Amino acid sequence: MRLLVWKYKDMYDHKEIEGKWQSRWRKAGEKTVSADPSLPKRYILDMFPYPSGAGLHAGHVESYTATDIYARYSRAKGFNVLYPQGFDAFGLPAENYAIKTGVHPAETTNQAIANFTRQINSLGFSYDWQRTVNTSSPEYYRWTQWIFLLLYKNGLAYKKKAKVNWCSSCQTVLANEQVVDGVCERCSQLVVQKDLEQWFFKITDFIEDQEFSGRQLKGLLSGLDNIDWPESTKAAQRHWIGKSEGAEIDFSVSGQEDKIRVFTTRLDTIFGCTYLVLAPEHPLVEKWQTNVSNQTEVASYLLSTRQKTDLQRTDLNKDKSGVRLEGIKVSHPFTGQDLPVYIADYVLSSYGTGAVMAVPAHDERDFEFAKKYNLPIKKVIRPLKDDQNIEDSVFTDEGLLKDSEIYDGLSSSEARQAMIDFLEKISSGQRRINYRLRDWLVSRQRYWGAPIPIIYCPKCGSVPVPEKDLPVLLPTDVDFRPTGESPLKYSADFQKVICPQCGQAAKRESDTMDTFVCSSWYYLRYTDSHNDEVLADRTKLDYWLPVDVYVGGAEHSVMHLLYARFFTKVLEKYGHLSCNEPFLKLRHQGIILGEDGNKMSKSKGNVVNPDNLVEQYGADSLRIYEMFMGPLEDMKPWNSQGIVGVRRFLDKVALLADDFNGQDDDKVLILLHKTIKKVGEDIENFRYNTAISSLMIMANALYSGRQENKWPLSLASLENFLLILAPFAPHLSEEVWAKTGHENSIFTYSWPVFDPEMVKDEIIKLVVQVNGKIRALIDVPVIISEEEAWSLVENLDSLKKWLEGKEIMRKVFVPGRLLNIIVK
Ligand code: ANZ
Ligand code: ZN
Repeated sequence: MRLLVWKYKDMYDHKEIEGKWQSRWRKAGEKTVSADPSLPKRYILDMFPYPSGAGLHAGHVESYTATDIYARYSRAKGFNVLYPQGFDAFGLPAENYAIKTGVHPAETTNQAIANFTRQINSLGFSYDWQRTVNTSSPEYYRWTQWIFLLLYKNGLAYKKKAKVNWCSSCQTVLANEQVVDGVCERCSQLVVQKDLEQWFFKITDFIEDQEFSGRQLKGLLSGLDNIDWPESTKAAQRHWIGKSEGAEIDFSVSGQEDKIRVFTTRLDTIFGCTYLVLAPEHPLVEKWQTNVSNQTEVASYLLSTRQKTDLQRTDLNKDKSGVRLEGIKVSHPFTGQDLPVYIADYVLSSYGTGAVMAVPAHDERDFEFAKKYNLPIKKVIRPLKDDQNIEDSVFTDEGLLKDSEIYDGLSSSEARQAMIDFLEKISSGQRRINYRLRDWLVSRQRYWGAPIPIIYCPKCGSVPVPEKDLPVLLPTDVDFRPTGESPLKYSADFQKVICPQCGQAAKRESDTMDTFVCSSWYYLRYTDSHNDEVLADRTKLDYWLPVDVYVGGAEHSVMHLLYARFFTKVLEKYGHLSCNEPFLKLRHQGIILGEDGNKMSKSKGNVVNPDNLVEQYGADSLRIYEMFMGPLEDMKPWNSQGIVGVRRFLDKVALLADDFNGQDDDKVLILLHKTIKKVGEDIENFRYNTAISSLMIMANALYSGRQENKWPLSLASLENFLLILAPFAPHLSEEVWAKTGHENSIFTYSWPVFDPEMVKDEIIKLVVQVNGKIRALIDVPVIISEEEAWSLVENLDSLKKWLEGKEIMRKVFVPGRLLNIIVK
């Protein structure tokens, strides 16, 4: 009785079959994908990895498996699929390593790329390597520089002196996003502020919609409305952009011409304003420094705030400090009352007007500050509902006005309208929108990045490098050791340049670009990676873009995903692209935790190594295990028993290839058709974990038949099972496919079609209610969805008299039981 003593383990030799099929697939080459406009396309994309020395981690495997399943499925569904992979190769870690060891970053990067490629291939991902990109190669960064020039020529790249976040350990400028709780995201060194000439991209020009040469272009804000992204990611972008509608109001300074202009979103609280606060960098502070009677106190305060970053300054939990400008008084625009003026570093110079009207009763920061310096707190807003106890605390909600003269009793929003109308009339204020988003600081004083293609000529000033001279090559004769200045300054080769305009000796810009610039457009290059005349052929761009599905980590919700959208909009505006949003559908893979529930990290020793798992259990097991751990987007802990269970499932499948001959059993056949339907729908919706559990149920059904020594499926039916398993377990499916007598690869076959008769479910009577009263009963399949049910009910004659002329407020749907329509 061979079957009864059959052991799960070692039913197939994964090393042998995976190696064999990987090399055969490579030989056959990926199906070359052409930009044939008659074919329906799917562009499926992963966020490309930074090739770190540590190699592939469990999270990479998670997102790449998710896209590979989708790509293989889409090909089987008849789509022309673009599925590329590449490397985000510039960046600090390679450079820091070079500083420590003296090994050139290009060398470590190439080694890491080779290792990543080997690992990626060992998992059987079906990437089209023909199209790969490496952002640190001159063929690639030539076009990064070309985009820089496009921005420059259109006034969207500019240089200005700026207070920047400076990490003294990395010796470089950091973007705001790279400063976490006041310290450098990479090395945890305290970040300080420094004034430096820096390059910026004008991303703020693209926040709102704009009209350009007769075209209506969607901005970064409204563009979010029509893309299929996780709501939380859209919310993060909206928050980052931080649109805030308010007003700018003038307070006149007693005995002086000067006015202090403040920005407020809560003009309705103005009768509660008891003092003003200026940012320490406010121009009037410098002007008044000698007018105030407490000069030394002011001077020493100014000195102390210079050390802090914006993030430290605005942190709600940090103690608020400030100092009064003794002798300066302003007058309240409504009451004429004299108010004192303070400087405090919780007010930022870079936001609004750099000055605020402080309303301690209704703003938390002002409240804290007022308590600390014993300033009056005056309540002018009361809650809409009286039951809220607001005695000793700040009340920050909107409400009804009190103690505000003629505005008493108005709601907050009514009061804002009436007040701004009045102030506009007397020219003391105006409506105003502010944004939190700043222009993007893109220059870095580092070596391992794309050089900025600008030449400084003593006579002509800043001159862009002519396009024909691109790329500006990164020199190799440099000393990496950080000095606070760009290493490129000290390269003799690099600095030898003549002005393209007048031919005199000139100097090159020695800063390089933020690596986020390189990764803002790589998805365009994949459509035509080897083109050396243009960034990518226009017909190819038009065919493949936008990306249909993009998968990557939620940690990229703001920076990368916002910058990429910005680049797409710039290229569209200037006629290089026909789409306005780069990524139609976005999904995040969840973080995989260590077996102990902590974040995987070397120091905790809870990291899993994909190489070992592939070696021990096979690539198919690792792929399926990671997809079976839970919903793709969920955070989930590793469980080393889990992969063993998955391997057992695959061993059962391996058995299918043995002395095969069978006949369809009705029950098993129905299950098969339901599985085909379910797996297809689940893949479309990235519900891989439930797809896998139905595949497992199916395998069990086959296996129990087998134990009774009969085959419950015909070969034709078994083929269908293998076809739907193949995107998940490509190697094993291909092996069994071959063993059951097929000559061509399983990946040249179409996705099976289920028989609708076979998947029909039980019919039930759905109760249809209007405002909770039963008005109809209809026969429907038990699995009907709310939309399907509504489409049946909508035009039902017997419901007409209950629905006609009524407004439908909402619907309550209990699957398989009732639909209740709430009308008014
Ligand atoms: C008075 C007031 C009363 C305010 C109240 C709020 C609540 P958002 O929504 O982020 O735009 N503010 C203005 N400029 C500032 C600056 N440069 N630094 C720090 N704070 C600043 O925030 C706008 C509000 O933040 C403004 O409305 C102002 O305080 C403050 F009950 O004015 B408000
Ligand atoms: Zn010149």
